[in-house]
Amino acid sequence: MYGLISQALEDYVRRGFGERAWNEVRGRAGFGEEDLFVSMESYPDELTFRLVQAATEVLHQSAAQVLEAFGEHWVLYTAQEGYGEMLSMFGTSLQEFLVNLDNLHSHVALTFPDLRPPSFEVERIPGAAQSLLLHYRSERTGLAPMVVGLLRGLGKRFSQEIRVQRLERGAADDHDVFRIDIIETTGAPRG
Ligand code: 1MF
Repeated sequence: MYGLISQALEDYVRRGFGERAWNEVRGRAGFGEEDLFVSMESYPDELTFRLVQAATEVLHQSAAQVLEAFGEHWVLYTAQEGYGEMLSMFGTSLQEFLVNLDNLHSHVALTFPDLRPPSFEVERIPGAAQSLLLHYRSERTGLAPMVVGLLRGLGKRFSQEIRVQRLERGAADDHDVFRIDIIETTGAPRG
């Protein structure tokens, strides 16, 4: 994954838990103080997962907890780190943004060809205008909890109160599905 992901994880741990917690995570993951991730460079996924694993140990949280909180942080972080304008181009509401998310990844991949983006498909639920099903397909396994956090982060970004459920996965299912209920929209959407 691009180094931007590891930088966002570092930012999440530092801001939420302090410099010492981050140093502990970095050390446990086997990185020295001189090792740094370059945002525009692509690294083996294994390095990123090592950081997540170390964070679970240092923060005494499950992988699902770390990934969910990190997913929420990612939305804030990328908006602050120079991608706010790009994010704004792809929607001013949660629904619109999710419909456009594959386009956003295609856009990023034009410049960063090593991107291995997941794919998101929005399915409307007949008779439930404020609800939708989100189909998530990825080359990577285990990141569904991060998607829950990403959705919560988007809810905050667009000032939409949402409920997110990851649906039970049947034996025949090859991907994860999330049900999103939009409870209310407060204030003016950002963008
Ligand atoms: O393969 C990758 O390196 C990769 C990196 C980030 C693939 C996807 C993503 C983004 N994605 C992370 C979870 C991946 C889960 C999975 O693989 O199953 C989050 C997608 C997302 C979902 C909901 C809301 C917002 C989301 O992301 C918005 C986004 C997506 C990509 C970027 C920024 C915001 C991005 C921008 C530049 C990149 C890489 C990703 O590369 C850089 C970085 C710095 C300088 C130059 C290029």
